[in-house]
Amino acid sequence: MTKNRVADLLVDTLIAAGVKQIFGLAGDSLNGITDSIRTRENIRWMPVRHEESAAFAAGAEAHLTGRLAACAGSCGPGNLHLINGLYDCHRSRVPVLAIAAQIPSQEIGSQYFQETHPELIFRECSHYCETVSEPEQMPRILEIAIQTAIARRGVAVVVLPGNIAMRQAVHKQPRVHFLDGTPSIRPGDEDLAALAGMLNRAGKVTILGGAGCAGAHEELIETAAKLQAPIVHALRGKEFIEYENPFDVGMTGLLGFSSGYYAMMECDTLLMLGTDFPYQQFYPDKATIIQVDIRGEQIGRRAKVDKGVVGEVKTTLRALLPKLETKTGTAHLDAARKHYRSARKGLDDLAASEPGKSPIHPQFVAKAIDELAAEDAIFSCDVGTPTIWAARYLTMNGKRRLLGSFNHGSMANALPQAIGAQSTYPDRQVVTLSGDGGVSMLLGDLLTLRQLKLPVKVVVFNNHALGFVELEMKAVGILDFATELTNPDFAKLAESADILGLRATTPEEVRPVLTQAFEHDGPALVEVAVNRQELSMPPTIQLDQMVGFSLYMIRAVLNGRSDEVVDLALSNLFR
Ligand SMILES: Cc1cc2nc3c(=O)[nH]c(=O)nc-3n(C[C@H](O)[C@H](O)[C@H](O)COP(=O)(O)OP(=O)(O)OC[C@H]3O[C@@H](n4cnc5c(N)ncnc54)[C@H](O)[C@@H]3O)c2cc1C
Ligand SMILES: Cc1ncc(C[n+]2csc(CCOP(=O)(O)OP(=O)(O)O)c2C)c(N)n1
Repeated sequence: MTKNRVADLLVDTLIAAGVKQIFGLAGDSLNGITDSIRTRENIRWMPVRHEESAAFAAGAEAHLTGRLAACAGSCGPGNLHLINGLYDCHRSRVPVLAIAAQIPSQEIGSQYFQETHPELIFRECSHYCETVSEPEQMPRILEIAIQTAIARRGVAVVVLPGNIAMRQAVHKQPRVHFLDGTPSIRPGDEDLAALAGMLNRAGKVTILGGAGCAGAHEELIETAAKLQAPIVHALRGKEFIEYENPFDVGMTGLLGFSSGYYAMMECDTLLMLGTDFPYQQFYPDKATIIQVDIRGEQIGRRAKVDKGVVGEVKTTLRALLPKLETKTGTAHLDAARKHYRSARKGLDDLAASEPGKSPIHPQFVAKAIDELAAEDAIFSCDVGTPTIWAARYLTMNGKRRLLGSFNHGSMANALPQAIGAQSTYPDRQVVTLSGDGGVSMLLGDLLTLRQLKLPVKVVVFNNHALGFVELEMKAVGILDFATELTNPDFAKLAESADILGLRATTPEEVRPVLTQAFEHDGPALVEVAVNRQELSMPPTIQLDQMVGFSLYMIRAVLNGRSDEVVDLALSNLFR
């Protein structure tokens, strides 16, 4: 007999919205939903060991596909565990639906066992968060949640008491045709003409591109060619901008390339395309700034903007291109490109190995991963120094993808994001760049790789420390403290979970173990003993002058050697 409970209608609605898997961890308030999924063929329950992983995994799926993804947690502590991952999804603007199961509806308000108020808890990390308290509300509330997650790109939460999920549904089927695709949005003709006028009159133009350039590669390159403009990218734009791009001069920001920094500081007009690059110190003070963003509220958020327009990057540039005159002067572009080549070379030199030398330079490991990984590999990098290595040494080619917790900046993201990526693309190679702190924070989900038969390759950069924090401590002139990690043998630990576990302690071992792991038909963990403090602070910064300033306040680029420091704090911050 076909059941027709609220939970069944919920699952029908998710299927109608194209959801193919729900990441989560079972619990009695979720029983109706898991029981309904049990009997279906076109949607899967994806069990994880920690609900935070479920949210990260769903976020990775949504980022990679651009489509709605889902996660679920049981009442109280179960859905509370989703929260950090959901913050990440929301801040990355990926469409994720979270089902937060709730205690029995008749108990709400009585301080009942496991009682929390998800509609308050998830308010800040969602566009929509509502409770279904009557069967009549299903599927309408869920449909509104789904439309909101897709249309506004972010998290929507449906709170569903376990007893309501088990009740007889009132409505029989989903009603709404869910949004697919987005409308083409471009500025009006007057704005476009003004934009073209400003760019045509400008001398030295630099483009700062971000994640909003996804799908606009051709237009971006054409625009740069007409403007003779170097293209700098923000980290989330890396995967969409860097490849097949003769105008690429690297990333800006503390972890970026000095060439990216200079190209922005030395232009007289900065054209921001689909970026919310957050660090104000890295924007030029004197240049005219033009910003194109699909969200009006983003305009001028990070820097003083002289002309802001609302539009998609692709459509806006398509409309703008015929109005742009081709510039002939190439001095600005040439200088930026020359600087980029030397900055790139400097970083590549740091990725060289010293035979027999242990511990290993982490740059060497990252470069080896880059060279050995598949053409269409999906990478995820932990927050911490793995983000630096990914930003600097992973080469994007239009097919590869890069996941991180770039906006929210949460540790432990790489493994659960890899779970989401591999579940969505079982045939692609998925590789993590994990910190030893990061991987141990959600270590339980290493077991998920075996349980879900996900052949993820986890590369652990083992420096026995919260290395990035040590760098920050150095920056503010205090001694390293509370950052030491007493680690297990990660490779053995993996083996005990029936995951291929490998170790490299000298540079010579790195490529062979990576190759073995990449060729292995199943999950693998490669632990590499890497140098603890690989980056040093710029020498011209006096530590006593730095007290009270976090790393992000420093107006400089950590180029890895400290031999190049740009436009330093000494002249700007500490006047
Ligand atoms: C440890 C650590 C260090 C970091 N250091 C750096 C660093 O040195 N340099 C750096 O760059 N980043 C760094 N980051 C990442 C940084 O915090 C931001 O996440 C990143 O700079 C934002 O990139 P973005 O502007 O491309 O993406 P987002 O912040 O996601 O901004 C994208 C913008 O594009 C808009 N948009 C989306 N789609 C479209 C469209 N189709 N058309 C038009 N607009 C659109 C959005 O509304 C949004 O405003 C670091 C992160 C970590 C964790
Ligand atoms: C959940 C969370 N806790 C704490 C931090 C602060 N933090 C940022 S990076 C970092 C250290 C990461 O250490 P590890 O994963 O070992 O990588 P490493 O930097 O050593 O390579 C910490 C503690 C954070 N970003 N997120």
